[in-house]
Amino acid sequence: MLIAHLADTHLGFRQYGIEEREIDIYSLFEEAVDLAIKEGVKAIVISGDMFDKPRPPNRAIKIAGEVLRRARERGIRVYSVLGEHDLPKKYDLPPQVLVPYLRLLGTSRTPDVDVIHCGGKDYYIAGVSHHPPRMKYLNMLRRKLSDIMTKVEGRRTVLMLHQNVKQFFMIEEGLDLADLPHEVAYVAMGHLHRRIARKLESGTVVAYAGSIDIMRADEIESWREVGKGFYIVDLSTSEAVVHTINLNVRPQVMLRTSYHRFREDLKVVLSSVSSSDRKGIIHAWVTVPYNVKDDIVKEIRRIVGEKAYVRIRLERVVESSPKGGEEGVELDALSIVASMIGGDPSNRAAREAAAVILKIKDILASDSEEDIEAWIEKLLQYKELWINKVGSLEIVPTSFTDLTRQRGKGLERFMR
Ligand SMILES: [Mn+2]
Repeated sequence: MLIAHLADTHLGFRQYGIEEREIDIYSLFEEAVDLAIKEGVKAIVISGDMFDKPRPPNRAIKIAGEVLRRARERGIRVYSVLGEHDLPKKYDLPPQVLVPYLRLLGTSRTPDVDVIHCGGKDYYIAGVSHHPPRMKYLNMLRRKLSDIMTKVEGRRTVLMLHQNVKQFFMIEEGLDLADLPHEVAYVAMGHLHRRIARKLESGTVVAYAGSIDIMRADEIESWREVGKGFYIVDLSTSEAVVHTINLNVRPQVMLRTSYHRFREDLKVVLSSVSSSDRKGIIHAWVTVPYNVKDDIVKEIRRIVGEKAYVRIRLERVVESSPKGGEEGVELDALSIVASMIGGDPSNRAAREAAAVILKIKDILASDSEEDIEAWIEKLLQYKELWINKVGSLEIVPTSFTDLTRQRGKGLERFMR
């Protein structure tokens, strides 16, 4: 029996506010499902973050329904678990409930195991939706996993999860490979946007399908190395066999250059990233000496024109005197924050704490959608370092009369 394993499709995500990027993702999703149909899969599993938000654009829900109907018409079952992106707020339902034919697994309202009969055999599709990377939740997840194992026949089971596995991504708390049930044939993971597949000693294959597109600039490197797309998994033998399917994503390139060379570098990159029928995306990071007053942003936009999308980041640097080293001293954010915390920017603990602070800043600025509480928890581990630098909170003096006097002030102004 063949299945298609997709994850992190993030339907509805509109990168950099560009409508074309939202459509890119719909097209890739459609392409993936059509390829899976053509390969003759019996099931499609989508391991979380199927939608980019718990309330995605209506268009995302409509397209998901239309594309998956084609699978349904051929008797292909489609399963999903929730990731941290499509996990609804407490009192709402996830967007998956609006997609007919989709079988959502592993939430408090849905089953965690389903059975597919194929070639005289029973195959099990099991799934647990995302659990936040904190001890309490991870322990709950471990209990659910052992509960699921009493309901399935290991060697013919696919287990869907949307979690971090510590051996693959060390910075975030997560499951250990040892926590995964070593009886199942295939663990269909979502969460890491980089593709990875590993066979454990037991023969169990643990695989992240990765995102279907370059969702963030830091995924460009892994896209170049291992591509983006999904897996077709053959479960007919005792050990799962994984086939990698690549999708044709819009090219992106990270250009790190300097004030002295950016014109030449841009031209080279432009010809590699864009073709006549498709604009690529250039991320231009330019280091610029402090005293340079030119409008570099304008100049970059002029060179690129309509040939590509460009995102620009200027990093101001202090250039060393001719006597000193030839390298400019880069004022990177990490060193600045680290020196504010620990005094010495090379202090390892201070750098780690600084990295966490910058991460939290990215989340607050919506540059990253990770779980802020997990990072705050991590920051608290470095409390001794920064606690003295934080002023104590004073209670804001308020009184009932103050509040009543101020109420309606703004409104009154308009009613006069
Ligand atoms: Mn994701």
